[in-house]
Amino acid sequence: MRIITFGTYDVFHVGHVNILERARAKGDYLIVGVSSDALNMSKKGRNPIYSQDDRIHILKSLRCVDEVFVEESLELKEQYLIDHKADMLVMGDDWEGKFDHLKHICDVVYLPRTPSISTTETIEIVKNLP
Ligand code: C2G
Repeated sequence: MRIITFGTYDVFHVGHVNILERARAKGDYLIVGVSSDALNMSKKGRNPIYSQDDRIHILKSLRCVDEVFVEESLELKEQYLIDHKADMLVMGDDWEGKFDHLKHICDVVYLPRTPSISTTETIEIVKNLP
């Protein structure tokens, strides 16, 4: 069973590990599409703190991740699922319902987010340190 998931994974944290481990446990091969710096800029209006190359490097070093590729455009999701022969798309439930239109290609599953941690919140906490 080939599982695919997408994200930026900026300022990598335990919520990221949790979803990647749970995604991997749904099958036996996990493919991760990492948002390019350009896609992140268009999605969030700012550059990630960690560069695309560093984010890829971190993801590739994880035991639960088998393959990493760069997600260049949100519109290409259908093509990415087909190209990578995905059996299941796993996303955090902040994306609940957003990928249901891809259910004709593979299973689409949303997993609960890890509470109380996010990249944005971490950046804010660090910024506001005395
Ligand atoms: N996540 C989580 N718990 C958190 C924070 C994040 O489970 N506390 C999950 C998100 O739900 C997502 C993954 O970790 O499935 C990556 O999160 P982000 O890097 O914030 O991904 P995002 O920028 O939302 O990009 O095409 C979809 C996008 O590329 C997803």
